[in-house]
Amino acid sequence: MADILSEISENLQIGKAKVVVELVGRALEEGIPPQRILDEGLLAGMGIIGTKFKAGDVFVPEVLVAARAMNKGAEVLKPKLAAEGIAAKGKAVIGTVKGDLHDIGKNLVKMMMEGRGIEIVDLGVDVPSDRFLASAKENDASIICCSALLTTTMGELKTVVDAVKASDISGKVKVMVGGAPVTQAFCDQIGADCYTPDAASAAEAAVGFI
Ligand code: B1M
Repeated sequence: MADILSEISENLQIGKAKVVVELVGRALEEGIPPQRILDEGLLAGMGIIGTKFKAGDVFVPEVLVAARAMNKGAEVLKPKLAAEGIAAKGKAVIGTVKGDLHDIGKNLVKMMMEGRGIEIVDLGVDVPSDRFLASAKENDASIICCSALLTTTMGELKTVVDAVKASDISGKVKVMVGGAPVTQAFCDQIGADCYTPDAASAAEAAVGFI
């Protein structure tokens, strides 16, 4: 079992998206729990790439192909990752904040929330606060989910919170925040409604709100 998970991690690191997709499928057939495939295969590989990126051992192009393989592999897991429990009915808009192009965590949050029955409007990456707001109004969403991966874009989370507070949907829409540099203390400081450290707990919290 450990072998196939290592193979997934290794192929992800060299950006072999097709092989990653095949291996994830095979791992599922072998009965490996999807959460384990995600954590010990895909996210483990992405973690190694992150460490190498920081050390200057790999560069943006390598990270990009690894990220593509990560997203493709996660797509295969999507139907299996649906958490157990009662499906919620409700709508959320999701995006990565302005100036930020990281989408893997955001995609995982989306996947987990869809697995819990929440309808998601995905605004993609580099999303300015007014688009979050306009989309929430247009779609009558009850949650705005914002992801930020850079210390330089974390401030955009506050811009979204402030924009919602100053709008006519204040009090009707919850703002959820997350991403590697975000903390509960930061969430409290900017007045967001909820911070969760991972995608599964984000889905759980969203169900609670809805
Ligand atoms: Co970038 N990058 N990157 N990068 N990148 C980081 C974030 C970095 C920590 C790497 C490093 O130096 N160690 C660093 C940030 C440092 C800092 O801010 N202090 C960094 C940098 C510097 C940069 C550039 C500036 C590099 C450059 O160009 N010189 C540049 C910025 C581009 C931009 O956004 N404007 C850049 C570019 C890129 C790529 C495009 C090459 C690529 C992104 C591709 C893509 O996403 N499609 C990339 C990647 C992949 C990374 C690393 C390696 C991996 C990030 C990731 O996907 N992790 C990252 C290093 C690292 O994190 N170790 C790094 C896996 C993902 C599942 O985790 O997104 O944290 P994460 O999501 C988690 C939780 O945070 C949570 O759920 C997920 C787990 O279940 N979560 C939420 C996320 N969103 C949530 C929302 C919620 C709740 C939970 O509620 C709404």
